Amino acid sequence: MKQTILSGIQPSGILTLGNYLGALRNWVAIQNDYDCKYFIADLHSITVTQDPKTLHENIKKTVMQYLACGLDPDKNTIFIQSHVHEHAELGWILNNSTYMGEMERMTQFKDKSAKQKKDSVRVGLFDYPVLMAADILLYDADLVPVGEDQRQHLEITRTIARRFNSQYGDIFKIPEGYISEAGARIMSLQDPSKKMSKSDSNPNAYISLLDAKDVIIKKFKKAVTDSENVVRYSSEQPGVQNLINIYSCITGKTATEVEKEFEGAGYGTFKVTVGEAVADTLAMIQAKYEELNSPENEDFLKDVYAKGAERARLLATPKLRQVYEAVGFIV
Ligand code: ATP
Ligand code: LTN
Repeated sequence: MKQTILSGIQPSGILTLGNYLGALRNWVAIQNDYDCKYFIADLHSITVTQDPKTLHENIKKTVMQYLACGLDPDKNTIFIQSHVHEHAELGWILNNSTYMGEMERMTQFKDKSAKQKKDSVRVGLFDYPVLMAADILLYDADLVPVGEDQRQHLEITRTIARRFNSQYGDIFKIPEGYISEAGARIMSLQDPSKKMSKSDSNPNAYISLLDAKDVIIKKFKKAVTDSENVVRYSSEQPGVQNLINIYSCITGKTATEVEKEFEGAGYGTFKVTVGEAVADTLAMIQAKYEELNSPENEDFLKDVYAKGAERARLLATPKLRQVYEAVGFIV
């Protein structure tokens, strides 16, 4: 029997090159080898302010981007998180196997809450990792492919699962992370100490999967580097290092090969070459996206996520029932 893989992305904007290289591209590569479940984490996305109309559109666009990147709806279970109410219900149960101090130590919470006014940080943002644990544990996932930024959330999922199991019996499988080295951490083009993120307030910080070629090249030209003017893979040149990483991921060349390729060339040439390579890769995704993004395809898309939710419920419903019984509820 194939192992189960599960992962999700928040529909908090158009997906970025970081989401693609750190997550989606890897999902596509493994879709034949595992039983894969990929969802749109809409419940997670409202932990920061969303405009309802934009969110609604972004959920549909995220489904289309999943497909445009190469996920096959016949091979994978593709669904929208809120369509399977068991996620929220298990999240509530697991809140009671999680401690405040553990949530206070989550770096994503610290980072995201620091960007907001102190008295308007939502309880949902604090509780985000518990809902994520519920997502994973509902399906007895063996492996969870995510970028490096989610490592801490996976660790706490394992802790919560073990704690629940030791109190109530052997209910949950303990999942493993699946973080591939390449692309695991693509940094912001404007501040290479921060990860590239689709909700960044500065659009020059990220490459969106739907950016036009000229926009992509412009953003790479504006990318923050340094005054060395030498293409070297070194932590002392984090901006350049990030661009080398991106170029390596796209072309399959090693960092040393990239250094050689641009020996003697200035940052100008280097940035434009990286931009062009990225634009060429994204052009294929964009062409597929345009094809999907037409009124005739609405029913097909609905069918994809409705069937996905139906398949997801086949596992989620009995699992939640098992949990309810274990904690003593009358079912
Ligand atoms: P937001 O800006 O709303 O927080 P995000 O762009 O950071 O969103 P998520 O929806 O939180 O993205 O993450 C989706 C997936 O993409 C996760 O597996 C995450 O690890 C991965 N990912 C996100 N950003 C990057 C990045 N910069 N580099 C590599 N992987 C990333
Ligand atoms: N927190 C994740 C998105 C997410 C997720 C999940 C990923 C929500 N639930 C379950 C894997 C498994 C993020 O990438 N920011």
